[in-house]
Amino acid sequence: MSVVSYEINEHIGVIRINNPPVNALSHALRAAIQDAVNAAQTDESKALLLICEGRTFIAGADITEFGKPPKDPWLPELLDTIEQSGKIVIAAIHGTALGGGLETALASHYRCAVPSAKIGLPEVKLGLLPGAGGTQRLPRLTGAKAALDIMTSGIPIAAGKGEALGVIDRIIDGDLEQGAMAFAKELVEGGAKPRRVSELSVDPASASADMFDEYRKNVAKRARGQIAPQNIIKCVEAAAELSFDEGSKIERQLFEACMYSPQSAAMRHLFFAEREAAKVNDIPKDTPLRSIESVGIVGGGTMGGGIAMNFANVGIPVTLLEINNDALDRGLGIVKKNYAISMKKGKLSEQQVEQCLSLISGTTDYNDLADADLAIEAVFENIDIKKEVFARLDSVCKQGAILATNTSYQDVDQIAAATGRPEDVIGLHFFSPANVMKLLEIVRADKTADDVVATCMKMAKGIRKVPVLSGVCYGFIGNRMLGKYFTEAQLCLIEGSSPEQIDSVLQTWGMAMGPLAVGDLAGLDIGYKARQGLSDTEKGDPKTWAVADALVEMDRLGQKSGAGYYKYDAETRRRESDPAVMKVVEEKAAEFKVTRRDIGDQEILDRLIFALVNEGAKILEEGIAQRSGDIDVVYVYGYGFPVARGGPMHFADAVGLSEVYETICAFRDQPGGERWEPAPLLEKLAKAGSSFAEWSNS
Ligand code: 3H9
Repeated sequence: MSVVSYEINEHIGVIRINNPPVNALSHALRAAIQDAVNAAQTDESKALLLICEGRTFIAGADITEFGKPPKDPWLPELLDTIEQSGKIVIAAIHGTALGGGLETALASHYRCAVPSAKIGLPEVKLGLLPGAGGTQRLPRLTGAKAALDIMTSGIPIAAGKGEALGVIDRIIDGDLEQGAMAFAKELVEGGAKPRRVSELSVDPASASADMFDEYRKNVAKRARGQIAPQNIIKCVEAAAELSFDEGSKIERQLFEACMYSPQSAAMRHLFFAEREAAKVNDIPKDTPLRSIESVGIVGGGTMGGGIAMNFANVGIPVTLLEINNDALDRGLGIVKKNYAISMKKGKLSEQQVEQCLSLISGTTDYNDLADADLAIEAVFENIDIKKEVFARLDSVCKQGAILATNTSYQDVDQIAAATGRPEDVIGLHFFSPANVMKLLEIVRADKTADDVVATCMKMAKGIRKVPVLSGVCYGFIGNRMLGKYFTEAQLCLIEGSSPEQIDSVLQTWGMAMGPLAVGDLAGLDIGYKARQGLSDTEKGDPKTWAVADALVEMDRLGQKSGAGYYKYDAETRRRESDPAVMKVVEEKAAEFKVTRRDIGDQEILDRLIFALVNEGAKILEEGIAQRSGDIDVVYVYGYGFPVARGGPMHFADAVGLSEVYETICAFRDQPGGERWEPAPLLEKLAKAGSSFAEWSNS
């Protein structure tokens, strides 16, 4: 079947694109559109209509072709052919016109769309810039500032907004093809001529030097260290100052600079890793799923309330269970407060908030969860309490209900064993704040049924989460690795660094926050309490947590108590260094006979990041994670790992596993370096010159 078909219908030449799943502009598609447009120049058609089959208009260039030798026609050449067509070309948009797809529409002379369509240039999310004229054409239509907003955020806009910005000429209510045909005929009858965006100029009022300077500063803050958004600004400046051809040359150079950058390689890796993570290797795609039309949540604290919001936001009713009315009122109060914040930020309208709130009801009676399709336990992190909750759920919930625990650490097999139906039990590890964070670790226990896993993977997408499958182990994928990362941060501190140095190294490298600032945000008492429940062997070397424990014992619990590793302003929460902390660090170093030394920034970085990698390699080899990309997705979506570095495992692959292995061996060979024994998988791959990605794909 050809990816393009052509027919003349009432004097309109209809170029119909059919390249599932998303009509990406593969080489075959580019060539076929080019042939169709060229051939149509000499036939009896009076105008050309570009329309797509399937779920969407063209969703962009074919990302799988990136990094491979380019094949003619390149997209810019094809778009030149379309724009230079002697007959008018009309793009008819449904679904999402993204990247090269929107660029194709911008090269067309007229654009119409159904109201539900979205248009955007999301290349920046792949570490790229629009490379087929998008940076030159869009600002000529919308002005520089609006084009920068669209291209540097990568967030698609609705067709209606596109119309207001001058990108969409006609919104078609009803059937797209019929409406687009009528629009085309109307244009032909009105004597419309090709209208080439490249011949317009950018409105100078939208493109002042001050605006560009301001934009550069803002982007430097919100996309720290990323090349692509800064290059987009340069391209739009060129569009404002130079001819279309000269601006296009700059766009090409900067597109290639991005395309061959490690940042884009990392971000393209994540694009595919995220989609791959939703697939479970040993469960057939056509496994029948259970339906989830109502949810019960045990525990209405911050976590339970946040989880409830996810379901209410997509129209699924939720019953929130608490032990008494006071706790319930508190829980429902938190939910209301969160919705009020969403409304204030303009994310939801008052009507939407009311609709969501009407879907969340409270109860103190387990029997009210009897009909829930999915029950999620979100109570205190204590295995005995969790087991009790599951025994109760087992006694009240209907047959076939999925029983899930939101535990961050506990053994899901043990929790499942507290029920008479372990096959229905699964871990759903939401991240805090649960209504905001995208990651959902789905923990498959020993006896969890395949259809329960498959249903939860699908459900996660339905509530707009990014699911990653994990096996059972202490802390699952994310928190197990995090333990090693935090350990190194603590050891760097006692051995010679300061909280400021450690946090600044990690943050400058790209982490959303440094590890000690994260500790202060989460509350130092959480780790303290968790350590109280561990045996001495489990706790490991006592000097590791000596500083953290001392701070808690001084009532320095982090941001909530106004002091932790830093001091916090009561109103603004601005943090400040606190000499009292260094005093504790020095005292603890003396107590444990640690001779403090200057630790270089590179050593801090290597120790913290390679601690993640080494544990990640163990998790991979044990089969806790299905593939290395899954671990990367966990870290980027759940732990603030910089997207432009692709996740810890991709980063290690990019550095080269032999270098990572040698650095880890050097750490191990220092006095007290026993914890640095390299993971056997890392050693094997490093010696074979291979990578985690290759191993995962083999
Ligand atoms: C670009 O255009 C550069 C130009 O400016 C310049 C060039 C010179 N290519 O997401 P889904 C696959 S850069 C290849 O699950 P949804 C995807 O991997 C591009 N494959 O569906 C998946 O495969 P599988 C700018 C692609 O309905 C399947 O399609 N455009 C592409 O949830 C379904 O995807 C973008 O960045 C692609 N471009 O969401 C848009 N896109 O089934 C990227 C998807 O084997 N795409 N696939 O796992 C998207 O944002 C979403 O896919 C979309 C649909 C919203 C379209």
